[in-house]
Amino acid sequence: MIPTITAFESSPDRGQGLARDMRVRWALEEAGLPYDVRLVSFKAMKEPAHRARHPFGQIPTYEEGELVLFESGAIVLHIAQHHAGLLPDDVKARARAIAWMFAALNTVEPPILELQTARFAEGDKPWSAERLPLIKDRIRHRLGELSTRLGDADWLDGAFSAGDLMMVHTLQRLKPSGLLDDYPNLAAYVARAEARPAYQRAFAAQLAVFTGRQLAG
Ligand code: GTB
Repeated sequence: MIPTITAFESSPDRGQGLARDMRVRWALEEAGLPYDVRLVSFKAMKEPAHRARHPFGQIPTYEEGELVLFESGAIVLHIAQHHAGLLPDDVKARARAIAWMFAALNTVEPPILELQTARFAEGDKPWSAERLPLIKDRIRHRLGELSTRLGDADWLDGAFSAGDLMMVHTLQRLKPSGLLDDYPNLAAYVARAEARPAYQRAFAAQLAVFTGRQLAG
């Protein structure tokens, strides 16, 4: 059964692959699975038909027969648990890879999201200029810890896993800030992941949505 995912009809990142459907596309490509995409507008995301799939009116979602999932982490974990290529077979190594997925979402991503909010939603507030350096310090703290753990390894725990997929997609959001450049091993880690054929296919597919719209427009 070919799953259907949802993605932005018109992504605010203009095809840079930063929206979270990219994680799901990438996981599906790593697993070698075909998928369909339903593009949704910002208006449609808040309507009952989409809210039935996603209680918070967001993308991505994942439909596979009667199974409907939301939350990119849950979707990637579902794909990884049912198909080879994203989680090790060894039970302990598998648990560690899943821990890295949670670390990406619960420990590394929150300050990165705070930076986005501070810049784009709170940039005009009088306290914004004071808050930004604090958030950047929190991000640097996490990046330093992650950089130390990664060291000169290619991936976080042995072979590439869904943990690396989630971590890399989380770190990519920092690129415009330049913060990643202070950690050469993390920048190389992201570049290594981006060179994977599955990543390239996923990136091209989401970019085609943007360029397709441009051509049509
Ligand atoms: N925790 C959820 C998950 O991991 O799936 C978060 C889902 C989420 O934030 N979805 C966003 C969304 O639907 C798109 S990915 N937003 C619309 C809304 O809430 O109304 C977040 C995102 C958006 C834009 C960029 N960008 O332009 O660079 C990057 C990431």
